[in-house]
Amino acid sequence: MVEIADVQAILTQPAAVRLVVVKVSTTEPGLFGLGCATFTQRPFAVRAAISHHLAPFLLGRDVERIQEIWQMSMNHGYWRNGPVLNNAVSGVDQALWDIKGKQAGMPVYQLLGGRTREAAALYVHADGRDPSEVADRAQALVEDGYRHVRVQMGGYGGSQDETRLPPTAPPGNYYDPRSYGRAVLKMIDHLRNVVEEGVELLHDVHERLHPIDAVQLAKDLEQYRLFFLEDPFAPEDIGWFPTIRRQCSTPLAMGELFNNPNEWRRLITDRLIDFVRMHVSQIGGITPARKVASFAEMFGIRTAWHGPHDTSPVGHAANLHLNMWAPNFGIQEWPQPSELEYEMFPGLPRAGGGYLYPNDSPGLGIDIDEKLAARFRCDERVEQWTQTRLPDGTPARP
Ligand code: GCO
Ligand code: MG
Repeated sequence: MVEIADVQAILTQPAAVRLVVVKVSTTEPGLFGLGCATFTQRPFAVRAAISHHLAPFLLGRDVERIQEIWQMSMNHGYWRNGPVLNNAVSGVDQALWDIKGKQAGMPVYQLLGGRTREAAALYVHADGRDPSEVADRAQALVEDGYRHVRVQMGGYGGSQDETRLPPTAPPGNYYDPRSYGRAVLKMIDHLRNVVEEGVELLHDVHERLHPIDAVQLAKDLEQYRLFFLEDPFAPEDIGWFPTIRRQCSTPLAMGELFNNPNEWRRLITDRLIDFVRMHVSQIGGITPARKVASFAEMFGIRTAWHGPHDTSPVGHAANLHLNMWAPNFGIQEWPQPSELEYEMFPGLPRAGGGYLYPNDSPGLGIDIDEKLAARFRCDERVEQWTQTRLPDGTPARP
């Protein structure tokens, strides 16, 4: 029996974003696995959960028992289904799938059921200060071969310029939902008229609208046939989905903020969304993600796993293995990693012509240069962008 011999959290920050990767070493010399546990706003809490609570509990366990270890790891703290522990469990879970693939001499997607496609279609991000700048960025991505582009104007919630604040407004990341809603409509109208028809446009509301305004925006955007409109509501407002669904056919994507089945179950069974967008490490790794994919498939819903800069390259590799297998793969978000990330994570898949290709090495097919990773320590910043406020200073969901 090959046992877990060590569980280490590796924190690194090769670009602006803090990443957490878990390395599970085994009693078989040279056999180890990697998993993504990236919760970029709380990396040190994830590391503590791993080193103080998961590692002591896991040492000596049989690496082949992925499902049993996942189940026990989720229950072991009694209170469960939160972002910190879920990410910690994901790091171990993905590493165990990596190990199983290495033992079998197969890529993880083979263990899931084999290829269903040659490559995973990608979407990438275009942003700008005004509609023409967004369009220029989008066109440049189209020239690079991408056929799916997420368009934002001033990040999430629109630019802050015209937000009028009271003189005593405290520091924060201000946005005005109503002016954002008006501006995004104009931006999409411009993009649809400028970008060639075959290019799919996506937009992320990022929970920045009052629910009824999100309903109105989805209706107003129906004429532009978006590929999907993401996070029209906050997880706390998922009760609004029947309202939006009854009124328009704009495809909807939701899930990056979800932690547990109670959040996504009804959205799937009642066909209230079109794409599941979970952050795979946020729900606990490959073990739950493949179940969500199969569950969603039964209701005609596709996958679009969360994949921004704060998914580690190991997490992107795990996403790709799920994408190569899942019959109901929809699209994959792709942050266009830096050359430093390719150097730090040998085997990180490469994109070409708007697609991401697996390298077919056993396991997840990715490694980490730990010496290089150690040179890029995670900073201890106090996150600014999530200190969002409405114009009158009211704290708002980021
Ligand atoms: C996306 C997401 C991200 C999140 C980020 C939070 O669709 O890619 O909305 O950009 O804002 O992952 O840390
Ligand atoms: Mg999003």
